[in-house]
Amino acid sequence: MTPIQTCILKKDKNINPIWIMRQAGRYLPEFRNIRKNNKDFIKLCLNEKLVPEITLQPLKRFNLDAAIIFSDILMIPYGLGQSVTFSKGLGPKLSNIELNEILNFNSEKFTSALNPIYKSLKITSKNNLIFNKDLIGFVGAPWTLLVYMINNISPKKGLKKNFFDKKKMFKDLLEVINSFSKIHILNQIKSGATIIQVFDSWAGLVEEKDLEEFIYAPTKKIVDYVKSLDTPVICFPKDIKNYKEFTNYVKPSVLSIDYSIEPSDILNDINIPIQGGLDPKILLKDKDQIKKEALKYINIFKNHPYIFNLGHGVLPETDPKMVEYLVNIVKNN
Ligand code: 1CP
Repeated sequence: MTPIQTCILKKDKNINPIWIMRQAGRYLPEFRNIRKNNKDFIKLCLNEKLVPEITLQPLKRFNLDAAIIFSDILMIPYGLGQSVTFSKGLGPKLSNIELNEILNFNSEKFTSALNPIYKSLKITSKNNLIFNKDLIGFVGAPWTLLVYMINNISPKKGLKKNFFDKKKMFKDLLEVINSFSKIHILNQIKSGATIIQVFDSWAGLVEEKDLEEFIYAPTKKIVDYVKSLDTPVICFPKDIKNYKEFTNYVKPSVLSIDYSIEPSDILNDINIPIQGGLDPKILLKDKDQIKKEALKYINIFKNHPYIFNLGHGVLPETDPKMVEYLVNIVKNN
């Protein structure tokens, strides 16, 4: 059994496996090299030669316990026929959706548009570098996908004025996203993904009274589905205020925490394995501070099954040497 599976399934407290959100990405010069010749990001995510290579880049450098397939949560809207482009400064831009078209979208057409991702997973899972390690597949949580699909741009750049006026269509859209996410999850698992992570990067936008409808219930459907396929599922409900309530309702295999929460505050509230937490900005500081903060997480979770990770993606300005330093600290403590 891999270190992460042992940590999750056996609730082993004595090992701290590690992987890092966005571990394949812009902080690595070898990724930037590929990216500079591949300006179309969606096309890059569909490149069966380059995706396995990029996915494995961080494993060549660091002693990590998992690879995460190089892809994007916005591949689902793309697979549903929405155009998705990325530009410097603005980030992702999606075309307007026609709900009626999406409600009747053909699942074979969806799978065939995303087929290169599944081929890349198959190729990656056969590589020696992944031996005794996990290959993580992922989806955006239904809410976070809905946000991008309706808002067209990142909420970082602002929410549309009438965003919450469209609540009537949220319900239908969440249903469509749910059924296509399941297809994408099944295809990833069939192609070699051994764990699924659900990214709910914009869970923090939802008011408390709407949490059950927009976050808990739709995420639970996804979690139940992944569990029914005998695969562990990690949930990352970023900026959610009440992790205890989320965990008790949704019951993922692992809860991935962000850096806004003091880890000692939730230790006794969460009875499942925990992942992550360390502020990615710590990796921009000196080695002493990195060590101090990493040991803080390791010590707090010394009697709890814990997968080391950050509280959000590694920042593009991070020095890869500091990532190496962090991985070695986790492996030696
Ligand atoms: O070179 C570039 O400019 C592309 C930057 C980039 C990268 C490296 C994007 C565009 N996506 C990715 C890869 C990616 N995205 C991975 C790869 C696997 C890994 O190494 O972790 C994963 C898991 C994602 C997931 C993702 N995409 C999320 C959820 C996680 C999170 O960071 O909150 C979100 C919200 C996206 C949308 C997206 N795609 C890309 C960007 C820059 C964004 C964020 C847009 C925003 O600011 O709202």
